[in-house]
Amino acid sequence: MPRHLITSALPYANGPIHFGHVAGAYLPADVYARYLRLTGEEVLYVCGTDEHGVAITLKAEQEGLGYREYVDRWHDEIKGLFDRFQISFDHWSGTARCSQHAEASRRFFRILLDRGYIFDRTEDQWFSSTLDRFLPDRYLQGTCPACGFDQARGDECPQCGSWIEARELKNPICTLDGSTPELRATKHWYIDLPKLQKEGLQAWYASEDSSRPHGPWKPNVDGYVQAMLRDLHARPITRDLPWGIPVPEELEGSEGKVLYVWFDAPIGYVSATMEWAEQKGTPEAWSEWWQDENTQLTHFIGKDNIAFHVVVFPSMLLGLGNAWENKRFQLPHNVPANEFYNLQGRKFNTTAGWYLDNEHFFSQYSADAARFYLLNSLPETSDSEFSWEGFQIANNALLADKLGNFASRVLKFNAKRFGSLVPESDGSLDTDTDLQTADSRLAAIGTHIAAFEFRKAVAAMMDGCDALNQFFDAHAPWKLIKSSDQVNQARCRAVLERCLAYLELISRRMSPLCPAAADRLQQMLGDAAGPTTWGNETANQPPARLTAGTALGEADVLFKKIDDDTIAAEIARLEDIVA
Ligand code: B3M
Ligand code: ZN
Repeated sequence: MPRHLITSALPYANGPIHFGHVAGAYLPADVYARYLRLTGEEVLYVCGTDEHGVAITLKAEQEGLGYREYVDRWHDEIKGLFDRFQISFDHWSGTARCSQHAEASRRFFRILLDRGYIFDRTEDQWFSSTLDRFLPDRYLQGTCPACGFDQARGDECPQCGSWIEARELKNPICTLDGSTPELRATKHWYIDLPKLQKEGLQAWYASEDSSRPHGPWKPNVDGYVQAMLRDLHARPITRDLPWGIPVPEELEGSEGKVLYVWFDAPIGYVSATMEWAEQKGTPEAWSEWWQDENTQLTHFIGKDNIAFHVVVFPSMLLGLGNAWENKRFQLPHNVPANEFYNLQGRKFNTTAGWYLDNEHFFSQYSADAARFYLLNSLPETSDSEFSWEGFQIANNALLADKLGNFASRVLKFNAKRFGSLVPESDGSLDTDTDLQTADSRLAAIGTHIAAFEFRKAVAAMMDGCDALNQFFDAHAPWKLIKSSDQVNQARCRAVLERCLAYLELISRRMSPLCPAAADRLQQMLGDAAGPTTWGNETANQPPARLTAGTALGEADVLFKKIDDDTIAAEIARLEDIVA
């Protein structure tokens, strides 16, 4: 049985995250992790904040805060939203707070350098004599060498879109203090991606290396990576910044230089695992997760991070060879990247206020409803969005009317007629065709989750509920119970026993999707609730007969409906922002 190492992109500790992020890289990972845990597989799900980089450095300086103080604030804030969504990380860390991170990053660097996959080059770079430092591209503004636009940035031109080599910028000024920088020679280190491509990456990616299997790439991932692999370049992996992981000090010219944030960030997955292992009291255990062929590594990310997770980080891991304690690292087994998730027709924009306020949202609506709707509208193959109307429909017409209603009618009927005890069944309905449909649809939930098809998993759950509601309606137990015929009485008991058994199955199958509601449903099932495991009911295997006389719990509302006025008010709140 493989071990599953699951990661979600490390969010930058420089601003709030929103529902779009959650839909892209966190909720799918959480569902996947919860599902695998239920099936009894070994799972380690790690994440943390990405705490270095120019953007963070710049923002902390702008706000007059120390770098650490600045990232600490966002580290906690970001975790708050994940908690609301019940994202079940096994370990939550951060690249500036994890005590193993800096050393692990430098060890990656040193090994890649020793093995000839990192080289240095001395080139001219803009230097500010007023600030006494080299200026990263983002701190520069000037005239675009391609189109002449005079407000181009040091890395790209917003007018013509061309990618700019900073030293070719005309009439540059430093955005920090408006001064004019000068060109000075300085050394930087580069990762030789073309060499790594030739020496393993290409073969691995194209499944030509049988010692490193991976799953099928999603089409959106494959399209992007194929294009990138046709024209791969060496990339600089050091920067002149006061905040970050210092370049190994034994290297000449390392002074004042730190590792590029995208070099150290993915190593954050490794160092977070090291920290997790150490906190558990088994510091060596991290290696079983990263350096064991039994591990299946899955990175959940948004589409803007594909290059780094499918090309750059695997190249780094490959490039280590077995120089790290004589063991080689596992490469990702899959990277099910999602497209973008918008809000009510526009991109989420927390600065402009175009997002959902977490406090408000979770004071009104449940995490289960939010999870369910996000999963039902996930940007799996193309961009998609959160709309309040869609949220209302998903909550009312799907969750409440199909699932909640089935639970409520079964439990209430059973309470009234059979005193909240499981009735004795004669098994006469065990092969009913509606139930067979439910078997196959409820089994499909797992198949779809395992294939990263979360929308289909949600649809399968709803189809299962449809079939069960249809079964209940077709047999009309409220009529059977009134009949004086013993056959009908027995039939009524058989209907209810099956409905309760399927409710129990649903409570387990919905658990990765809507964990809190699943727990509540289990409480309502009282002693009839089995252990929360995925179970072995397959497409053609119905749930086992419940023991007659087992005491059920109290029926309660699983999902509250949301009325039209509430939704109208939510839309008005958003519209006020753009007005
Ligand atoms: N922090 C970018 C992002 O938040 C970056 C991901 C790092 S994953 C190693 O989208
Ligand atoms: Zn231009």
